Amino acid sequence: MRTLLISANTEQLQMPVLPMGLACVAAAAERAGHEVRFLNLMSGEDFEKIDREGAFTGFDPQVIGISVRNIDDQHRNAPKFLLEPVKRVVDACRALTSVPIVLGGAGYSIFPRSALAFLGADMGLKGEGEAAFVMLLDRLSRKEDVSDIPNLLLAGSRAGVRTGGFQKLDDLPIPVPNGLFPFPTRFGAQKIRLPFQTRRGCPMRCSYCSTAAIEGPILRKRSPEMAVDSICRFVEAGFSHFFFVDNTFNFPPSYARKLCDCLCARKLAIEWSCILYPWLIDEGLVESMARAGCVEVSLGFESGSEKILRSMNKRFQPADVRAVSTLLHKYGIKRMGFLLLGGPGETRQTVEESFEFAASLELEAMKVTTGIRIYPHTALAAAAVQEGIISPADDLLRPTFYLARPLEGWIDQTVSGWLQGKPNWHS
Ligand code: B12
Repeated sequence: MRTLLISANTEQLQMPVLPMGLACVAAAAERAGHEVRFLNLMSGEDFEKIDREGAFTGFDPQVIGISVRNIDDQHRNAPKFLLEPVKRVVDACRALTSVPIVLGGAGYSIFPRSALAFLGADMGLKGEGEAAFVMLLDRLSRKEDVSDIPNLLLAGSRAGVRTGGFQKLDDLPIPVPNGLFPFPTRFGAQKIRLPFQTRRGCPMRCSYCSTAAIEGPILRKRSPEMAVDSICRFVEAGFSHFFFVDNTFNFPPSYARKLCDCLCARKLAIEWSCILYPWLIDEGLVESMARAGCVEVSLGFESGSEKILRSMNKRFQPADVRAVSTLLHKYGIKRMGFLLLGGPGETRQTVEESFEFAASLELEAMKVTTGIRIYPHTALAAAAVQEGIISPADDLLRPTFYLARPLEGWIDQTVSGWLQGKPNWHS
């Protein structure tokens, strides 16, 4: 089928991100024999320009897939709702054609029903898109019923979504540079950090996290050799900066080690960042990471209080964070720490404890977030219902935050005071 895929994300918060997820879907659809065109709205061009580029009149799509990455910026004091511009994209497509419009992507997957209703598309596919989207295209091309496709939700349907369909990652194609989506190496003057995924799924069940809704709770891995072959192709195409977008780069540690060894074996001149869960990290792994090109990690320890870490269902303790942080420093890897303050059980005392703990680590950068974005089907959402902060019927699409009552009217001022004179700390 002639398939137009649109990445609707135009946000440049933190960094302009490349639509690797949609590129994965595009690669799978192309491998299945469909004719695919790719539009990345991050390039900043008006959506109206699309037609001038011939995506509609010149191509005449039979189906449109739209990737919805961000719902909001998770900012409690002045939240930015990021679905309005996506709605304009859906509406503009509607005005040009009556072919089915299908939603997917990380943001969509957390809120399948409410995002579909808000955006007014025809259907949505929750979770990883490769196999399910190809199945959908095949059914649509044969004009067959689509309602039993796993993870598919049809607009207006009250039926439950049939879940399932997680694939072996090595069976799914990895996009290539200069393929359907011509991955740019720069965004203006900025070097792009190519998002690269080697694993999907997270079994950790942190009390507030939405990842299981997007990738499922079971960790699946690509073969490290295959992953590194693909990284080599991107290096040949001019990329030198990578971001491993795996939820926890260090799980399982044996895999992380193998991946680093494979990268080292290829002697690539690359620099990369990743996200670490500060647990089960030994010196051998940190040394391998540094040798393989790791220059910076996101260390989401979220709290320095044992009590709060337990209530977030974290497996690590402050002492583990300190040990990892020391190792990273020893091997010259920059550490960006994260505090997530204000969850259930948080008090002024636990906040102070976290500040002091984080300061004592002397990290290269710290980000302090106050109030936690509530996602559906999480332990945090259950706590918020129990405390009467939200109603069980609240779909949570519009950003809603949990802030422990003892912090109200105190936390914002306290954080700004704490940030004074700390140029590498941000809120
Ligand atoms: C890594 C990451 C980052 C990195 C990105 C680095 C980089 N160079 O890309 C950094 C740290 C920079 C970052 C920043 C932000 N992030 Co972030 N990020 C992630 C994370 C962990 C992985 C995203 C990723 O790359 N996945 C890998 C790709 C391959 O998968 P994918 O895009 O999901 O695509 C698959 C499916 O979704 C589906 N699919 C995708 N598109 C389509 C389309 C169709 C039609 C179909 C059928 C299927 C489909 O198929 C794909 C392949 O299987 C996710 C959480 C998660 N586990 O998803 C959060 C996540 C996406 N981020 C989130 C947010 C909020 C942000 C920020 C706004 C935070 C902030 N305030 O700064 C910024 C925005 C950045 C931007 N400019 O857009 C939220 C979005 C939800 C929300 N509330 O809006 C998430 C879900 C985390 C969360 N809190 O739950 N992020």
